[in-house]
Amino acid sequence: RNATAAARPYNRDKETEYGLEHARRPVAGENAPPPSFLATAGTPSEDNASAKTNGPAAEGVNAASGELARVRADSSGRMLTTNQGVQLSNNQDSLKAGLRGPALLKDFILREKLTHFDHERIPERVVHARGSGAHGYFECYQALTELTAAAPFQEAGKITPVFVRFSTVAGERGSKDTARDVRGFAVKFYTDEGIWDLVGNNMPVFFIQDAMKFPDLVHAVKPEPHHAMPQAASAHDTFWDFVSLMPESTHMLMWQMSDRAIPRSFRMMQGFGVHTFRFVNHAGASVLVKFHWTPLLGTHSLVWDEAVKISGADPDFNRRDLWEAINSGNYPEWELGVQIFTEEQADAFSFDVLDSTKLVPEELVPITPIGRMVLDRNPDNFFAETEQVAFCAAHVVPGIDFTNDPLLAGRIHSYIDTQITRLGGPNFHELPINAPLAPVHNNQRDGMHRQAIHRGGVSYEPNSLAGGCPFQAGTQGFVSFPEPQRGDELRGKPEKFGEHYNQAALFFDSQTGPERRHIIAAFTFELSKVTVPAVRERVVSMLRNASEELARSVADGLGMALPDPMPLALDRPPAPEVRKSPALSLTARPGDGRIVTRKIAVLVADDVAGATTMAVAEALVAAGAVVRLVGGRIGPCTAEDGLVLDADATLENSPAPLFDAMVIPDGAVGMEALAADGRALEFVRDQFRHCKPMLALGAGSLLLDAAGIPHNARNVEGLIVSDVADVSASDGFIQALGKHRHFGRETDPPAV
Ligand code: HDE
Repeated sequence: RNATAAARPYNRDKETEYGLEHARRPVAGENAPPPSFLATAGTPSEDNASAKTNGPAAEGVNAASGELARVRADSSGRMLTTNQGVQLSNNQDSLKAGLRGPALLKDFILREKLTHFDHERIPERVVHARGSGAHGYFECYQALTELTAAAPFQEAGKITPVFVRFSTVAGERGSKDTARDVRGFAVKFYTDEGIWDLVGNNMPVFFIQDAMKFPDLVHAVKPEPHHAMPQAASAHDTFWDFVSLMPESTHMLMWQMSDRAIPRSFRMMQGFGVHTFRFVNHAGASVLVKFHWTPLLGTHSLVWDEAVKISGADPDFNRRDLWEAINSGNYPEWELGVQIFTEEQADAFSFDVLDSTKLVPEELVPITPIGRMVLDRNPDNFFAETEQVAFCAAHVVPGIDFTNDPLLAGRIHSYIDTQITRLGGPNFHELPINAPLAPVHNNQRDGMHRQAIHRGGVSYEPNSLAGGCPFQAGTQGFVSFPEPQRGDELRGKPEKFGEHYNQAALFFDSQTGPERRHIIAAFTFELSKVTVPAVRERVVSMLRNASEELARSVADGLGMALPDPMPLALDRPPAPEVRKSPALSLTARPGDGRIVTRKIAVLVADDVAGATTMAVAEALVAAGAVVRLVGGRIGPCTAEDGLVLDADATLENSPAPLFDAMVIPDGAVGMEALAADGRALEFVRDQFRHCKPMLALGAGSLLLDAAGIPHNARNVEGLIVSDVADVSASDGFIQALGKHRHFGRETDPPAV
């Protein structure tokens, strides 16, 4: 075929410019499809034991993988064609009547190309538009057959493929990653009994109790409709107006104003199913369940000033982090845990488990780990996978069922409904990323973009003409849990839904000092952007019911008098069982102290110390960190000992907020040059202000002096100033880095 194409007169006028000889040829194998995940070394499978279960996955119980291979398109070594497979001779020029003449209507090649381009965009998600996805697998620790019939939990070591999408909520598709916002944490399990979507968030509660209020909530937080501002931000009038009139949102506001709303990485945040769900076992018995994902790396967040600066320096900060970690083989991992309780236990709680503004404190019901999820493959194509994936809160499999949570009820409707607009019809389940691995057989037919070619003349049931097929599975299939119902039809809420503040207080009071300070600062910042004083007052009056300390500090920060507390909905609110829950602090899950994938800047310039700088850099790399040499410009610097240090980032293209920590090398002459560069001073100040570990070797302390950073006391937390400018200094630095941030040196306002 190649020979024939080359011989063809593809463009007589521009032969030398565009001839095949001169075109860029794809390198063979450049786009080779990645191996199927079961074949990946280290992934537990039937022939490969997992450290978590001390054995190989059980034979024959693992959902198949690699199904996407059949639709992967790879153009390596291929000719350009139209969508009809006709090869193109010229992809540069439209067909014209004479070189200066009009383009011709019959140029079907140009028309097809433009038409397709004109329709490339699809509507973005109405919420959670901005997101990043990855493939991976779930591994079950032990059989949970007594609790649930759900396929992923039937055998120790059983593997179920997953696709996960993390997202922000309010911003549009191209908005920044580091907005102060809830993060979506949606997991699609391709189980061998169909798709199960656990569509959760990185916070365990929600703003509202009833689906009826969801469109109002979203309209309030999205950019205001008259001028479409602000983008990806809740700090504006309409959001705070709405929530100040919805005291049930107080608990969620605590979470949203906490550091959880600015995670350092998707890999370092928890996930929650939020609603109370049911596990149902093979005998039909049910228990109530709450789902928790806990990251192996621990929970870590940004600080606000840093998040604001990152949104300029790298709006794709979280997306890039996820991509790079997976690409480098540092597969992120979460443990799945469950809180299991009975209806009788739930009835005795001071709160209603059907109320999504409430969590079940771990002191009441502990979390039991049941498996782990590893994300080990980046998507091949963002649009085909991450954009077209359709999660749905209604996608459950036998063994999992709903409760009467009125928020969940709305979700069971909304997710399928929204895909019909977003993905253009009712057959979105046939898109490769959405298609179950379990076979699909029913009598649903036709509709836009149908892929399946259904055979035979029968598309109804019961039938005799097709031998009754496809037939009902009976009790093998999904049997809804027969929850008894009683009551009049009415619009309203149960009594315990009227208590709005106990858990808001629980959350605030369970935070460490720095976390509480950050919450106060976040409320103060957001409300300072609210232009209507009455709205600010209403919010603070609401906060008084949760925490006097919080309300008073926010009022102070806004220069306003402390308003009266908002009247309570219940005369005699139930007393909470738990008033402190250390598990609610981000510090409760610090990770294992390793520094794998942490990003570290090593400042370089001409005449800094060469050998010691590189020795420290190499020690950090050996500990798993990602080190970049950051200079005034990219390219080589000559160190004082003649060593060439090749800067691969600049103070301008990679400013301080993009790094977890920094190293300032030894070398007095080099330091003088850096101290004269305002960008280097700003770099050092930002690292200090954001409470990140810093290591200054020998004369490196000169740069600290120039930046006005106090260090003589030698006890500034997380700031290591080492007279001995050698690699031994890296040990203390690695330890400091394992702790992530050093809020002991944080002051309000910032000293630097
Ligand atoms: Fe969603 N939500 N939601 N939501 N949600 C959507 O579905 C909705 C809620 C969540 O990465 C939409 O496909 C209603 C709670 C995530 O693709 C939409 C209600 C929780 C994602 C929708 C809620 C979530 C969505 C928009 C209240 C945490 C992104 C596009 C009744 C448990 C999934 C889409 C992804 C997306 C509706 C409340 C999580 C419109 C009506 C509570 C993670 O269908």
